Amino acid sequence: MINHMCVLKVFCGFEVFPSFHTNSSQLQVTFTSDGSVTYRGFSFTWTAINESSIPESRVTHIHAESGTISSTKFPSTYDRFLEEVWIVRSPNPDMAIAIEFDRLFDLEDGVGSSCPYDSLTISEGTSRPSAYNEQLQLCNTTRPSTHFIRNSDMYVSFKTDKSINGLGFSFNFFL
Ligand SMILES: [Ca+2]
Repeated sequence: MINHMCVLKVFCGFEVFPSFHTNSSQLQVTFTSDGSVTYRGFSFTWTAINESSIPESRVTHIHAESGTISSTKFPSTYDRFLEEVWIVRSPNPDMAIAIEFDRLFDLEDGVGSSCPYDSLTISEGTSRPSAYNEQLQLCNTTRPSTHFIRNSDMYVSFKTDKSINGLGFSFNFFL
């Protein structure tokens, strides 16, 4: 039994769930079934990662009140196996950040509301989001509506898998 346990996620239904990170080196998994109706079950893989495992060369640090963040090569097809990170630190810590997407938004389709293949994740703060953080995970080809980060810092990551590449994304951010 892990000390100070709190529930990170609860899963049910038929779905492919996106990967997520925890901030701990321990994880307890509990599977519960009731007295009727059984299905084929679940399977997942886990990997221990070093927080600094993303090469610094793929991290772009931005210190500005406004700017544009786009996938590499936008509006041409992005590459496979990308893991790119942008860390935005606003010079004005009292302001929230607004994000406005380009009309062209073209990432591989997800499954239901999940983005298990290619995904753009935007969260508050300057470190990799964990399951605890508020985060916006995006995929598919629908232009996202204007989004607000209730924080002057934001962490943006773009991950792609081995197949099916779209034209990518671009957004402007401003205080
Ligand atoms: Ca893909």
